[in-house]
Amino acid sequence: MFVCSIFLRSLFDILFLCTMEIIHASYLISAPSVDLCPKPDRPEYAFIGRSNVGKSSLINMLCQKKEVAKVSRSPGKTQMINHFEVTGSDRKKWYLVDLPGYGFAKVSQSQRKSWEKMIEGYIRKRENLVNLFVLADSRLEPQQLDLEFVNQMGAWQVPFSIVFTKADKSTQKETANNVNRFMNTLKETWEELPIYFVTSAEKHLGSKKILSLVQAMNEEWWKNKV
Ligand SMILES: Nc1nc2c(ncn2[C@@H]2O[C@H](COP(=O)(O)OP(=O)(O)OP(=O)(O)O)[C@@H](O)[C@H]2O)c(=O)[nH]1
Ligand SMILES: [Mg+2]
Repeated sequence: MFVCSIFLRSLFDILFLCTMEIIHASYLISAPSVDLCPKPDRPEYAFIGRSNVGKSSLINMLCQKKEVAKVSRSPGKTQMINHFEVTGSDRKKWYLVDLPGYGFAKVSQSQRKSWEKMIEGYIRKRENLVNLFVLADSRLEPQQLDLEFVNQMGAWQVPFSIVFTKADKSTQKETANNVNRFMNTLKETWEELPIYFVTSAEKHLGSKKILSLVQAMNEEWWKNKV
């Protein structure tokens, strides 16, 4: 059975006291492996999920910019570890990372293997990675690939939270139903459930809560750094 980090839980309790916004965000670099990522001198947050789930759109929503991260017309295009430099309204700098999507049907076995190697290397070795946001499409019933990925994070003991995307595309009831089914399925493998967010890049929903978590975690990171 996996447990969600206590640190994350206690942060969640103070979450809604924070009000950080992103005042600057710009693309920095795309790296093919963790060794070529920028110096790990500030806290970092990465976004991952199935291809086309809405990672880039979510990043643009958080940054309040239309084109920070490229929203793809052809899924499966982002194949690198994409770093963005971000400054919050609290003047703290951090990195935001757009990771290539998994589960894209049209990739070869060898492409899939190289994706797995790159992602595992990044997630397990990136020392300043504070939290991974795992995205799942709120319109769909729990997807095996997403559940497996989340359980893999448990096995690797990586701090993460779940972000349900595209909530504008269904009724609140349908969204809640899918979210509850997803979380209930996780109860089979998790003693304490991970934190989750319901979002819509279209309707600008969920951004404040995610940024509040980032702000609280940033403060913890800098405290522990000294
Ligand atoms: N209605 C709606 N559409 C969305 C939302 N988020 C993303 N989309 C659409 O879904 C498609 C994929 O969005 P992306 O943000 O490019 O998805 P991605 O996960 O970055 O895709 P890859 O980089 O290819 O893995 C685009 O057509 C977006 O406009 C949302 O919250 N609501
Ligand atoms: Mg993308």
